[in-house]
Amino acid sequence: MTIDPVLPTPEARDLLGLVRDLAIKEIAPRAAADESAGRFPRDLFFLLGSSGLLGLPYPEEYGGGGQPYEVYLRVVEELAKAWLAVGLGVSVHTLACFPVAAYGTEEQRKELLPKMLGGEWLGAYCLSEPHSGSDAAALRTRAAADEDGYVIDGVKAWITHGGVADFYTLMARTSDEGARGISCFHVPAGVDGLSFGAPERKMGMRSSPTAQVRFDGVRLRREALLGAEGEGFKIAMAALDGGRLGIAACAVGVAQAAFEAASRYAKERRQFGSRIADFQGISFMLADMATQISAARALYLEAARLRDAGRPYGTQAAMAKLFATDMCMKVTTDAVQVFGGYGYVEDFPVERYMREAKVLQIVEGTNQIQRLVIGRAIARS
Ligand code: COS
Repeated sequence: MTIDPVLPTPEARDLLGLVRDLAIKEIAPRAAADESAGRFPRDLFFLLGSSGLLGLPYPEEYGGGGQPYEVYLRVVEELAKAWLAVGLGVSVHTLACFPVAAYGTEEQRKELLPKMLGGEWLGAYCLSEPHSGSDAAALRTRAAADEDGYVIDGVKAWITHGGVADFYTLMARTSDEGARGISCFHVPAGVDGLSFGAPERKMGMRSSPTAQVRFDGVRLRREALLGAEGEGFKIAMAALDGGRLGIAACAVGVAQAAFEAASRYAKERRQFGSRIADFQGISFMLADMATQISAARALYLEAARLRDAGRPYGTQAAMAKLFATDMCMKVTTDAVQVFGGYGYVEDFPVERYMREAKVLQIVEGTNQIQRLVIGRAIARS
């Protein structure tokens, strides 16, 4: 059972149809094998780019899709349902493009966006450091200004696409004034002094490389600065408001995949002479899963519609990320339970969904940070 919320336009319906087709034919069939081999599907990102799916929420004049955020998120959900590494990869890439699209000069947009949005370049977003995760403003990577531009020194940690990206959107310190001393930069891959740690050995999402990104005297031109000096923390936070909705959509996609697998299995598996779907113990579990998934989807769509209307939406984005990712953990854990022993082995995908769900409660702000963001908004109101 899938409940499909109404899409805003016939064009958006066609787009989602195309994405579902692509997901079924090109993406889902490879997920299990590539995850287990730890193979990054770079070719799929080229395919998504050439199909116009890597720049959906950005303006058409720079090569984007000109779609509402609501539609973009439904696409991310479908991709994540087929393979989280791809859905999350698209979300991270979209996050990495945001500072250029929203804060770049006209020259920067014209120069950088077509390659970013057309799929030629895949992006990474460099905020966290080994000692600063939740406390993002404590970052230490330095961008020292000189007459030609900036010299970057420092280490970024937990970077999705670290080592495989074509550009790195970097937050670095241009002064010691806390959050106000941080600036945002565009760093092309291949510059001298840029190197990478070995990919982290993770619980899940093994096909999506996560690595340290090291800057050792990396020289950047003055034009690499995005926005004004000192504006980087606000840019980073504004980017994350949108990124957190991407994570919420990914969580709904993974949960939907787990729910569909569990309900299909429950209708096939017979015990005590009946389908296990007809036992209340299982059917109530499936009913809760379906309800929670619909609620999470409604929450991210509500936040996206606020964003599309130009209204503040950061608190709703934090709520959507919090609710959807906790929901995804519960739904995928229950899906394993529905499968019993078969759920715990790699012959079925639900154990992978459960491992994938865990990271969504951590990335782009732990769910404790989301509660902090929501709690502060309540205290301010
Ligand atoms: N949009 C725009 N500006 C924002 C903002 C947002 N969503 N959130 C905060 N800001 C601004 C504040 O208005 C403040 O500006 P002023 O100095 O002009 O007042 C500035 O940024 C500092 O904000 P704040 O005082 O709230 O910063 P804190 O150090 O307390 O940090 C949290 C706030 C904890 C919310 C932030 O560090 C955070 O989100 N941490 C998690 C980081 C994260 O998600 N990492 C994931 C890895 S990146 S994929």
